[in-house]
Amino acid sequence: MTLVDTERFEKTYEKYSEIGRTDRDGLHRLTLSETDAAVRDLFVADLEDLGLDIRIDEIGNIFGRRDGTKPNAAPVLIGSHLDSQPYGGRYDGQLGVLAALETLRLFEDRDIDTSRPVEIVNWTNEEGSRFKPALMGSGVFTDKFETEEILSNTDRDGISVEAALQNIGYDGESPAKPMEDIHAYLEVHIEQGPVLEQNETNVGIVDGVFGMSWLEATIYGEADHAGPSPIHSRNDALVAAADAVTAIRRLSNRFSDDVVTTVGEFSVSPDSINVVPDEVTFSIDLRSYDDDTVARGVEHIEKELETVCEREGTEFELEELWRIPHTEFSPTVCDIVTEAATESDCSYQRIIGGAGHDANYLNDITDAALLFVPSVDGKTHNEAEFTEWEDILAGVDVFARATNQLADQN
Ligand code: HGY
Ligand code: MN
Ligand code: MN
Repeated sequence: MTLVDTERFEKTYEKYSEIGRTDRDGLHRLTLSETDAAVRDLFVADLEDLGLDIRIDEIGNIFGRRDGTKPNAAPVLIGSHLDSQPYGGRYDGQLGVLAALETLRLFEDRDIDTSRPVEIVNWTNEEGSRFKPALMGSGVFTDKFETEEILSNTDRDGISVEAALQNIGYDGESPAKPMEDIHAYLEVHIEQGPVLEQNETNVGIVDGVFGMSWLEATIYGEADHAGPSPIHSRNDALVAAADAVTAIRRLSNRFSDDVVTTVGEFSVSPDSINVVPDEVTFSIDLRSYDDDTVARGVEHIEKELETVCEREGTEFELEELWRIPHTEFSPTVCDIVTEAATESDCSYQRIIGGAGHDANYLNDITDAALLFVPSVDGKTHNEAEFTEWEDILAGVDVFARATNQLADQN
């Protein structure tokens, strides 16, 4: 029998999904935008309704604390992120925050008094789309990024994180740092891959997630007239970039079969129909569960850029924007999630994930674990992202039971 108030959870889910909803039922809710501000306001109001002690830190992370019978005990932290990709789905991140909210609500309904405090969190800018890097709020909180540096990061319009936080009124007072030890961190998230659905499993208990490198390559050529300039004397930055993108895509043939490479951003200058491009900048996202493979992949990408630029007579610069090693989550917390899954009478399996999550960074400062629910067709970062309601409710129930167990640990 589920602990979840399924009607309330469904209503809450619809209410949150209205904020930034796209006409194809996805979410357009970029971090620190007006829609992010609106969903943050709703979240804070819901935390106030629960009588939680609310804290907003200088990076805009929002915390709500429910006291335990041992108020000074190290808390259990639960949550995820409310920001989305430009045209993302309604489950990526939002599911984890609303599962944590429902957990605290059902604790209230059922007079569940945990010995440890339980803190809910919405992390700022998990996606890394508007501002880089990803996992920004949890990264500052766990000392991976320096606060001042992050606050000065700007988006494509030159707006800084600091100005965007001030603009929506979430430039909090408290330092974006733990105020105490944290007993454990737990997050539930959609799998964003095809495995659970293929295995017809409700819940994935995540052993670990891929490491990754984010790079930015800029190729410099010579602007020239599209007509009179002879083809073989051109230094066409776009032709070199196109060759590089194809070579980067083929990286997975050279390295371990879990390597994935993506070129998601691409800009051409002067971007005029009858001018040979003289400057092209593009992003590279390289991932693997093996950190050494990521390191060798970065070196190999540099070599590929050298080759294509030699051929085309262009120059290049390659900058690494972000590197995060793979994560292996806490076996003890994974065991507690397994126990909760058994109690909850759902199907479950261990799994490795390919996406980054705030849990990656929390895992460096406390015992962290992550649980997945299936993604239909593995689709995500796409408005068609979907998870069956039955799987969502199974995941939230397991999440709530595991949170309760963690919060009652000595
Ligand atoms: O990039 C990721 O894996 C996550 O969506 N931020
Ligand atoms: Mn996410
Ligand atoms: Mn995402």
